[in-house]
Amino acid sequence: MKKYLTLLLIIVFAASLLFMGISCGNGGAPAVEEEEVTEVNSETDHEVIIENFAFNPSDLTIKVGDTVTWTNNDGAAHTVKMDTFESDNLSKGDSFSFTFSDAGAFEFICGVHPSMKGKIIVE
Ligand SMILES: [Cu+2]
Repeated sequence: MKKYLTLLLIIVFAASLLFMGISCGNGGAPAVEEEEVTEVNSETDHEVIIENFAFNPSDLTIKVGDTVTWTNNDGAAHTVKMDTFESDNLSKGDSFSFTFSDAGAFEFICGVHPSMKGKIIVE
């Protein structure tokens, strides 16, 4: 009799484990939402905010291989224009990134408002 009870207990236990397994598998527990992690390495990634018709910071010293991201916070559209490239029109909230693979001093302006100026020094 005791043996029978033990066996029954084991069966019930196994059944409940199975049930829990199934309910989890069916998404019973909300999946941990993976946050979209934009890896920003402050050593190699640099931000320039475009605001009030100005680049901030306007002058930046970085290292070869570093990336600069310009983000427009103005209602007006701006671009980032250098000798070798120009970004698309950046509307409010838009960003443009460029990785500098050569050392040097790179002046940039806004193609729409050429009085907006900045300079990236790549060491
Ligand atoms: Cu502009």
